[in-house]
Amino acid sequence: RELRIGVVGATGAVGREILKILEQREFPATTVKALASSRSAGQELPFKGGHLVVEELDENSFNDLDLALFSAGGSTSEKFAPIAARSGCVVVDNSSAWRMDPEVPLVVPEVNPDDLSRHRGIIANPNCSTIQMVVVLKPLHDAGKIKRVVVSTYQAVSGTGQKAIKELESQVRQMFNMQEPEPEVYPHRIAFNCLPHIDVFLDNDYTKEEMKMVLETQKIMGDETIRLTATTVRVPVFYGHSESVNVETEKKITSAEARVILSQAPGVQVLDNPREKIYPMPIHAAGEDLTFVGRIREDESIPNGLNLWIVADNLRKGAALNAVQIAEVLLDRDLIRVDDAL
Ligand code: A2P
Ligand code: 11C
Repeated sequence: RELRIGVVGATGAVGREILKILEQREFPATTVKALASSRSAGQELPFKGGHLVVEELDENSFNDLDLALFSAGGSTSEKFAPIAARSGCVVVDNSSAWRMDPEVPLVVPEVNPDDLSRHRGIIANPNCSTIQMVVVLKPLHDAGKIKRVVVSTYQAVSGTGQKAIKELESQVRQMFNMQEPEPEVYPHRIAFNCLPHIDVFLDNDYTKEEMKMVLETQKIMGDETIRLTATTVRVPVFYGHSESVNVETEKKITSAEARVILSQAPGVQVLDNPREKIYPMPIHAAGEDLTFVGRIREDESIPNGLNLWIVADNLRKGAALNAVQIAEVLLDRDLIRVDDAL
C-alpha cells in the first residue's frame, strides 16, 4: 500500500532526528517529503544514502500526503495541522499547540496507545520531559496508584532547537578565550550555568514547561487525581534530559519491587548499581531509544515514597522517536485515515 509522509520542520533539531529514525526503523513510507520555511527551500538533507530536497511549506503541501510529522513550532502547527487534517493527511504534532485539546489524543505508545483510536486527524506528541517521566510512572501507578509526584528537571539545550545547540557551543569556545559571551537564545549565559527557566513564565509564577508536565501527565495517564509539582531547569548539556522524581503511592512499593516492576516495563532500562557507580547519565542516554532509570530508593521521610533518577535522549524518545512510534501504531491499527477532521 502507498504511504506518503511529510516531515514539517525537517531542517530543525527534531526534524533531522525524525529523518534518521524513519531510516533506522525502516518505516515503510513509499515517499518522504521534507518541508520547512522558505529560508531553507532547496536545501538538501541526507536520507537513505541519497538526499531529500527541502520544499517550502504551504497550504497545498498536504494534498498528496497520508501522514505528516510536525516539528516546526506552535504557530506553524496551529495554522497548518487543521489544513493537513482537512485534506485527509493525519498529523502527529510535536508542538504544544494541540496537546490539551480534549478532541486530540496525547500519546506515549508504551502508556496509552488505545487513545489513538479516537483521533480526528491530529495527534499530539507530548513534551520531552513528560514523555520520559510517564514511561516510568505508568508501571508504578498500575502497581501502587500514584498520589503525588515532585519532579525537578535538568534539561539539555537541544530541547530548545538548533540555535541553542550552537549557542552553547560558541559560548564555551568564547569563555575558553577569556571572552564573556552575549546571550541570544537564552536570557542569561548557559555555558557553565543553570537556568531555572524553561519556556515562558505564567501568572502563577510557574513556567509553561512546568505546567505542561502537570497537565500532560494527568491526560496521558488518564487520571486527573495525580498531583504533580515541577521545577524545570536548563543545564549546559547538549543531548539528554535528566529528572529527579519523587513519587508517593497509595500502596507501598519497596525499592526492590520497583526495580523488578521497572525492569519489566516497555521502553525502560534500569541502571541501578550504586556500589559499581552505575546510574543513568545523559552521556550514555544520548543517541539511545530507551528511558533509563536508576538511583531507586525508598523515600524515608514518608511511608509510601520512592526517589528515582530518569534520563532519556530528549530528541529521540522525547520527540522524534515517540512521534515515529505513534506513526507505527497508527499504521499497525489501520488508523492512517481521517474520517471526521477537527
Ligand atoms: P527553517 O530551517 O526553514 O527555519 P529548530 O527547532 O531546530 O529551531 O527547528 C525549527 C524547524 O521549524 C526548522 O525546520 C524550521 O525551518 C521550521 N520552521 C520554522 N518556522 C517555520 C514556518 N513558518 N514554516 C515552515 N517551517 C518552519
Ligand atoms: C525543552 N521541553 O526542552 C522543551 C522542548 O513543548 O514541545 C519542547 C517544547 C514543547 O526546551
